[in-house]
Amino acid sequence: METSRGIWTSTTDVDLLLRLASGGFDWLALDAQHGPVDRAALHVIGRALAGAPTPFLVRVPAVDAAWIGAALDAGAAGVIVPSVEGVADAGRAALATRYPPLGDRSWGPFAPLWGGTTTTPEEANQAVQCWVMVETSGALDDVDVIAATPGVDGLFVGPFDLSLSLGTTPEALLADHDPTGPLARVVAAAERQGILVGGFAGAPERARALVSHGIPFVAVTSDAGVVEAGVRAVLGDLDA
Ligand code: 3PY
Ligand code: MG
Repeated sequence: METSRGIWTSTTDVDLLLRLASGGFDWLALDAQHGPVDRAALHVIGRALAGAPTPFLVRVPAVDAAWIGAALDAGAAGVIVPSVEGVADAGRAALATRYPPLGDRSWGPFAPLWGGTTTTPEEANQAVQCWVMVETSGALDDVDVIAATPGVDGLFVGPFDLSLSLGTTPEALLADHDPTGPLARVVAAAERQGILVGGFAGAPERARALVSHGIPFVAVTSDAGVVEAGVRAVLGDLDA
């Protein structure tokens, strides 16, 4: 199982994002749910990252076709759709991600203007990824049908909300290796349908825990986490 290591970002500072995009991560995820990335910022960030060596995904604020379209128009390689309550939400997210006849995305991309590579609806439909978050008990109940939904390319675990929804803690959720436990059910559903499986870690120890469950596509850290680790390392060096 080859791991794919991403970084979660909330900043709208394009210079910082460009540095992170050349730092060796496999992908960036811009957080428009909890971060200050609004539609205008997304447009500017998309233009700045058009030539960057690392693709970016956008975690959109909700199951929202307008936001999904805007993220893809700005050049995102895919979307991570949060707060999915069940298979109906997953179906809506999948339809919004692709142009007809596979979905109902509306035409209007900026990425070609900025030097992006996808120029036809067929190419875009091929290249794009729709990640559906499994972070509610409803999504977990429906995980098999969600994984089987046409156009859902991956299941993305949100351990913080999923543990809140299940009445447990992220630590307990990640430590649960029962084959019928929540994470095992997500991994098994993805494997049965041959789709991707990923998750938010936000710290290397949680990333290792996700990988130990067979979840290889992980947001290992965040822009804030990298800054905090850098501050600790520099001050540690000074004190050494
Ligand atoms: C979660 O763990 O709930 C997330 O959405 C991570 O950002
Ligand atoms: Mg969440």
